[in-house]
Amino acid sequence: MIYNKPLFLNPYIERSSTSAMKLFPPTGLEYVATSAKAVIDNVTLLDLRYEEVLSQTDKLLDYISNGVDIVCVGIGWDRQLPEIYQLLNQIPADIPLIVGGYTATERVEEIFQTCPNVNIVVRGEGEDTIKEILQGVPNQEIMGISYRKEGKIIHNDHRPLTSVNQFSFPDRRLRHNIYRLSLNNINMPGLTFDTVLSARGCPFTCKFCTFTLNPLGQKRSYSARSVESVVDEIESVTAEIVLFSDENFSIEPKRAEKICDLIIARGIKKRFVVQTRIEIARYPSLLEKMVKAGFKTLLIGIESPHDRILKQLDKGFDSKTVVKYFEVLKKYPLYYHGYFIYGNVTETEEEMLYIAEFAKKIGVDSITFLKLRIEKYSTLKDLVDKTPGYHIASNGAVYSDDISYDALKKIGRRIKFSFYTPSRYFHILNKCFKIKFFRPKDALMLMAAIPRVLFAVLGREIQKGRLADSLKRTFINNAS
Ligand code: B12
Ligand code: SF4
Repeated sequence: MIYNKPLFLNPYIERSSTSAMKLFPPTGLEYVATSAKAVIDNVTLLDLRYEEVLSQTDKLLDYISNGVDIVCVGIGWDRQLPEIYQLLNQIPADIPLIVGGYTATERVEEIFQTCPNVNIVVRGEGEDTIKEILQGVPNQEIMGISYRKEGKIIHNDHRPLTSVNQFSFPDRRLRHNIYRLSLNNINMPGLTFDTVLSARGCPFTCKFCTFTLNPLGQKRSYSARSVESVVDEIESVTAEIVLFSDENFSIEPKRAEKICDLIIARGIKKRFVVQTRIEIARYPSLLEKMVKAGFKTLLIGIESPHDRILKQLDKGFDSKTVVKYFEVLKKYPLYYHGYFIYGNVTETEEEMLYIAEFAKKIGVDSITFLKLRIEKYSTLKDLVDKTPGYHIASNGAVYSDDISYDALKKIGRRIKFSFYTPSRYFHILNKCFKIKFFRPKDALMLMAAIPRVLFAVLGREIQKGRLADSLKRTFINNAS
């Protein structure tokens, strides 16, 4: 072995600790670090979002200079890139520097150009590649990497995607911190959080979705881990709340049932959250077992109340089916969060605003609604390009000559205030206690956090000069 002390680094720093940005462990980096542990004992994993001292660049550089012999950095999101590049440029040039992750794969050339110290970019899934790098396999023989050689950048062939059963699940002993829900910087001691990736890929082909494409534009064929390994991982997790970060938990309903059976048989007591499609309503025995096994929340992509938009997005169901399936789902003590997309091609303002009404009608407990975005490799790009008057902003958002980007933002606020009324917040809290997502012991913490959250929200609205507008909308909507 040519390396003895590798450092795996999540380089993102979240000073304004909003819960979402600090909540999730860096799953991809943890997979790679765990894989490295199979060939080297002394692996260190640092998540800078939680490192008070080492998130200071000088302290981190001192730490690296004191014995770390290879630095492996995960760049999964295109946030904070200038800061991350700056950090990479300060890492001593005599220490090999490897980067990987979704955004690193998308931006290989940019990274080599901007960061002269980077030796290798690992493209795509990195579990096998990292082992070969650490074992000193010559660069020209390692599939899936780009590297420097005599002033040039060499791109080796892509590494073929393999079954996820070959990878070990993230070893939580590598962590230095606990991930937990927090409300406006108040940690919720009981609400520790973790994610489990039981499968990668999704066989559906919704046109707006690039989640199942790897950053090389290839579709990740669905690959599921064995039931035993998934439940072994869940048993190794200390967190009370566990999110299955799979694209769709119920792709194989029988397998999902077996996961529930094993959770019940082993007496595991956790609160689970999953992403799934509405078709899960077709499997009552799965839903019953999920409830028994501790599943509390389903995150469901509904996308639109309008059939022509659902067709345009190739979602694979219509609005009647959504209504019908929610009639079934509502019978189970589960919390339902629906995702919607607005600002679709040819969608009118009235159609967009109807999202809030539709969501109330079908009975979802909460919603997220996002403007249509065209990501790299999105198959919707052609439609936007071909439709006169439609444009794609630099952040990928779609807007039109008739409904500008700012107008879309305003529509978003109207959807928000139409759905999220004070009684909705009460309903959400009530439902969380009713289905035992929150337990009585969580009530005190929540009571302490809620006034701070309200003040923060009010403060933000006042700062943006929108308070009057917000109140007006809230009361008008409540009255109607
Ligand atoms: C789950 C998920 C989330 C979760 C985070 C879960 C987590 N545990 O981190 C949540 C909901 C919080 C989230 C939020 C966001 N996400 Co997200 N997310 C995903 C999703 C669906 C899966 C990520 C994942 O866990 N994959 C599984 C792991 C195993 O794969 P991986 O991360 O790619 O890691 C592998 C390789 O990349 C490589 N690798 C990774 N790190 C390293 C490091 C080294 C050294 C090496 C060698 C290799 C290596 O090996 C890993 C193992 O095979 C991806 C889509 C996708 N299919 O990847 C989008 C995705 C990563 N997210 C995306 C976006 C845009 C966001 C948000 C900015 C959305 C928003 N507007 O708020 C936020 C940002 C959050 C943040 N932390 O900064 C984009 C990123 C696009 C981009 N280029 O920036 C993606 C690609 C989706 C998309 N196509 O739009 N996300
Ligand atoms: S939106 Fe969901 S169901 Fe559709 S392709 Fe993406 S992950 Fe699969």
